[in-house]
Amino acid sequence: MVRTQHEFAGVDTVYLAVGGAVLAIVWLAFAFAVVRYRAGRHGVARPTKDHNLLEIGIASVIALIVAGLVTVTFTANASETENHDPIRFRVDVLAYKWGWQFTYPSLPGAVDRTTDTAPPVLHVPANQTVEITLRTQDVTHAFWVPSVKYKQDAWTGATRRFRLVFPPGEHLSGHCAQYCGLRHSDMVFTVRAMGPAEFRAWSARARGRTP
Ligand SMILES: [Cu+2]
Repeated sequence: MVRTQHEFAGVDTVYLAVGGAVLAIVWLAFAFAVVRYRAGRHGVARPTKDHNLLEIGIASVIALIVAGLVTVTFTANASETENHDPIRFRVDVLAYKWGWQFTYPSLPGAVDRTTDTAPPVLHVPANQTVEITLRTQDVTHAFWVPSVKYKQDAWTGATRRFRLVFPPGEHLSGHCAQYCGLRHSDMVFTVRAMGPAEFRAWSARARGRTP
């Protein structure tokens, strides 16, 4: 079962290690230059010389690191986009200025929607593959749930489908991750990922319910 939060945790680790190494090299080189070439130690500055082989070597190492990062990133991305795990639950997500609407094809009439007073709750079964169909009613928005390390744009006229597994939790926070106008920051929601018994009870109550 593909779990995006695990797939992309590996990507985080690789990027952090590379970023940490680059930071250390830059600071050490800076400290070396400050101490070694401080004022008063040498008389007159000498012109620098080309070191073609050394520079080609450095460029090659950087190219190799970039190739590694691209491979790691695209591999994680591919496992998530080519996810063929059987779908246990479906959600239709509609983004609009400035809110969200969640409907559930297997529960006709059940609607969770942004209201004047509260953000909506996206109800899903925990630890099950959920297929999300994402559309926008107006401008570009983006569906983002940081705790599952997943973000997807909703482009005008396009429908996006993807599969996510949500860990059980009271409040997984969700956001619009694409600046979309005045009340962009109000486009928040909560994901409620429920265990089997709770999910059955919610499904029974949810049929025909509107907010
Ligand atoms: Cu938005």
